[in-house]
Amino acid sequence: MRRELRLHSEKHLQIAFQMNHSFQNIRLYGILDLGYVSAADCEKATRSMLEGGVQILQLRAKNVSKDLLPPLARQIAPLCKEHNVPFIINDYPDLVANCEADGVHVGQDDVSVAEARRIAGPDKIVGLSTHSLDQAVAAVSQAPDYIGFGPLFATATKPDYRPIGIKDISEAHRLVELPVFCIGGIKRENLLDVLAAGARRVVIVSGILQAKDPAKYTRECLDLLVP
Ligand code: 3NM
Repeated sequence: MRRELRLHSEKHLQIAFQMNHSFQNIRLYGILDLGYVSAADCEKATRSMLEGGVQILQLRAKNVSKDLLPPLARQIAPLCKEHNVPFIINDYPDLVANCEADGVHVGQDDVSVAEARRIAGPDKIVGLSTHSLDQAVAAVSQAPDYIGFGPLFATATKPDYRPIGIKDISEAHRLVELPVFCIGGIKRENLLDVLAAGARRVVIVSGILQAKDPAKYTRECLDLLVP
């Protein structure tokens, strides 16, 4: 039993290394949020985000019945695969397999990272939201594959959270040896300020989804992130 446990954790470490390693070039995280896109438009929006160059893509569906997610996800997953872009499901580790997803993103009030990994599978990506420097530092012991860090600015996409600003970004990067994705109210217009504050990776939701030309907007953000 002990030996099995040890082998399992060695395998996990190896997988975690590969996963973290593969995050090295991922700077721009796009979220297909059903608060902004109707189910009918999901495929089109996914194509635009991928064409623009998002490097990891999440399906987020607050206030939508869980049953609706697998059929939508199965439209999105093959498009992500074509672009070699990891596909993440928000909130539901138990839907990862059925959604053909590469991983799951959980929040502070959801199941633990370990539980999400147990449910989703040991080779799946598990991301964790953090909302302060303390939470970001504490996240390390849970060993997620990456963390979200925010909201930096007030945002209608996550209205009930207090913005944390940009002052702790560089300290979060110094203290947390995980890929850190800054999130919350980031737009093309403030992206250079966020980068100047120490960010390396960002998540952009409404900026992309509400743009007149989402693919062009995505490309412009990516150009700032990867000059
Ligand atoms: N999570 P936008 S902020 C989904 O801080 C989400 O954990 C956040 O959307 C967090 O780019 C956020 O439209 C919303 O502000 C990000």
